[in-house]
Amino acid sequence: ENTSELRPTHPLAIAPVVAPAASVDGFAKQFLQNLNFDQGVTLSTSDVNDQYLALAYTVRDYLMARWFDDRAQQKAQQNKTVCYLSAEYLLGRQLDNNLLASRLTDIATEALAQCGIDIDDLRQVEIEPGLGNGGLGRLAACFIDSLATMSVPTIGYGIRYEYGIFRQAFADGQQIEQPDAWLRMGSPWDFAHPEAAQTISFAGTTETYDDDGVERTRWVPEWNVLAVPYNMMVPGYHNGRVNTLRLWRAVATNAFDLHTFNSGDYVESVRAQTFAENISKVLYPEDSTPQGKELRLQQQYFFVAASIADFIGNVLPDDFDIEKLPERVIFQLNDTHPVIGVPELMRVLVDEKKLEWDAAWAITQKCFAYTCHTLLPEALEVWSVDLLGRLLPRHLEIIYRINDEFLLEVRERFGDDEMLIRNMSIIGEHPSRSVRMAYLATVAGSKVNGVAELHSQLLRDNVLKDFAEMWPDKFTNVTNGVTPRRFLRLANPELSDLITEALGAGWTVDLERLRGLEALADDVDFRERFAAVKASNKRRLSRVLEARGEAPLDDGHMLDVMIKRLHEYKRQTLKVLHIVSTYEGIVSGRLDVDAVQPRTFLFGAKAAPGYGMAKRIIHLINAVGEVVSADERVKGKLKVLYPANYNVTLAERIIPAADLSEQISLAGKEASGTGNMKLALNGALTIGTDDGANVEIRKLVGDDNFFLFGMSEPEVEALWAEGYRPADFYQDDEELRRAIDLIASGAFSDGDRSVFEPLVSNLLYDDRFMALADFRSYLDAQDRVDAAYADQDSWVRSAILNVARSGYFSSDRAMRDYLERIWHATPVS
Ligand code: TH1
Repeated sequence: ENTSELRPTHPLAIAPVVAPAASVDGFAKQFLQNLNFDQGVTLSTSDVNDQYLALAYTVRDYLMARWFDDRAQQKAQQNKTVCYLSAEYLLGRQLDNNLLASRLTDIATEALAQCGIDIDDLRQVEIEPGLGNGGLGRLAACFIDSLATMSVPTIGYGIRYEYGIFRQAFADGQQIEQPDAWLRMGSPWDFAHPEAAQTISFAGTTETYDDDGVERTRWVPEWNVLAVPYNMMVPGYHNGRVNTLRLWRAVATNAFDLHTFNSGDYVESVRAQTFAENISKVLYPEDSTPQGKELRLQQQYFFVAASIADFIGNVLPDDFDIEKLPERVIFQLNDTHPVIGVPELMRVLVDEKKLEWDAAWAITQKCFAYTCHTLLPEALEVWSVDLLGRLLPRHLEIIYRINDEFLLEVRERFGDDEMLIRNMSIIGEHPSRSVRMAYLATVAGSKVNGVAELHSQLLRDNVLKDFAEMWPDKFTNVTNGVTPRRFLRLANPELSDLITEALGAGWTVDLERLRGLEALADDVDFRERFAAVKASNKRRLSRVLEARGEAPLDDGHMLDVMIKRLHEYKRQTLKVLHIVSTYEGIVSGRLDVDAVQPRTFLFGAKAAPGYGMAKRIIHLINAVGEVVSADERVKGKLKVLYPANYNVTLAERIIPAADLSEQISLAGKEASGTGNMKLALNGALTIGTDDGANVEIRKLVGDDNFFLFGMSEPEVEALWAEGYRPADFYQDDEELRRAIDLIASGAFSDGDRSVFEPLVSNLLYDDRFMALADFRSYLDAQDRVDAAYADQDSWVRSAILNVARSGYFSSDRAMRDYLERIWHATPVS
């Protein structure tokens, strides 16, 4: 805003902002200018990082004018803004996505070539912002891409972690974690706005006071930090729209060290700054397993309070009537991580805006909706009342009052059923008093949704059963989706070209058009070309792996991939048992090695650093891989590859090359999965359980094009109820016994039986995720896979049908569902 008394007179100062010319000359000029005047180097003295940064600035420059417009429009419009509140955004590299969105790829490539630069060399330099753990964070990134592409006014709010998800390395087959210093080489895609910082308070006490005859409460905090926004552009695909991703960074306030830590000790006061700035220092590397740590609650409150204050104070016009808030915003809660926003909005409305409690509550309920992403009981976040009350005393009071009024409603509705009251209370009493964040979100939200049909059903039937009975209309499903821009158009250019040639270009924003490929599945020529693309993608992946110092892929191998976080419920162990069993079959002579279908098993997975069992499984995969890949008796038929540090960038290379997609979680445990969608969309066939979105994938692609195995969710429940004894399965299945015995014997640990003993005894005597119970069914399904792969014509046909029938899994469709069922917002023209 120009606040100066002077009025601008220069013609350039009053003209609208214009983008550089969208031509090779225009691009080259802007690039060189940025290299010279922003990077401070000449072309001949620049290195590849200078060039990358100048390129990024240039792409940014093209998007800038639209971004100004869209932000101005956001303020002026009457539309609802979707505020997506998420602790994680797993964005992946930005350069190619932004070039694609703004139609600059060819121009940039040519302009750089004329400067003597190969754009591919610059692509390699970008460090992806890994501000998420896995599916939940990647989903948020897909959603904001789709919302921009659909011209829905959206602000993604989150945290600008200084260190994202750790870099994984292996030492002797075991995971080691290294800090992800993604900002070290510069961060050209975001803009700091220190002038728009919010002050975020913590701790202290509450007090009542007389406000002109009305008794009110106020919070007297003890310390605070500044939340500084960093804006990133979120360009829509070919529609000129640019939305905003606003990530908050914690910076110490002066008041901070003065207030609490003023000891006259300079060193102490600098230490205090570090304490404040720790809040946005690092992403918690736990996926679906909350740790209940104080710093984590600080992070949550920090970004949510800043976001709410920003939206009300900066995005809405100054004279905005706060009672109309639900007309202008929906805060979508990405799992429970931002749920502390509920009492925060109440505090703002009641304590600051001085609304009556009931009016404030009516507004709050309309402004929030909650997406639940899990069913694992240990993943449902709870905060100890002690901790929450110490860090956010006013919020705890508000939560208590919300709960009191809610429980009155329960009594009115269901009578004085004390058991029910205890079960539904937002405050849990055992083992110690805690706030159940999922319940708070459910009570406060206008809608609660699961992320796949089965998951939403299980939420209604089990986890949130009583709530679903009380408010049946509150519950809905929105099946997850993935962005076709990044995961088909960018990741798989050759398949994209083939599709465009067959169907025209519209599929990128209307993925159901892929249906048109069905007719081509029986076309011999098309099948050949499709197969050639897959082969080419495998060669590309092979080069990528070699460049990372891994073994290349062998020709003629089926590429069998399992890429996802390492978690017991996902059952990487079941995959290992299949590999070990096949290997054991070969070395014992049970299987004729010459008849074995050559396969490369490719794993990509990080384990939470504190998750001991997951780390042991990583060790086992690497150990088995080393032995199996090197054993001459196997004659090169089985290879195991486990490239370290699986991330979005690597996923974009693996997925287009995959033949087989492993989606083998225990039924009822994987809420949705999204890798399953990306792989099907790129023509991999799925071997999977009836779990999460697998159910919908199978329904759409058809049983003939999907390898189903394993217990169904009700069968899982029944087996638990009857008492699951994994050792029985071990006793009754000779192949299973031999596979487990081989691991236990030390065959993969230089004869040392102790290395994998905890893993083996866990399988035999606990096996929470019933790998042994599903083993036989899994092996049978793998036999069907081998038989199917032997008939390449029919395999390729199935692969094409997988692509053709995966249009439903576009995140554009998911966004339409959210808009219709939850947000009641509309795109702007
Ligand atoms: C994942 C789910 O496990 C996965 O099934 C789903 O496809 C994905 O979310 C997107 O909906 C989850 N990730 C997390 C991460 C944390 C906490 C809970 C979940 S659920 C930190």
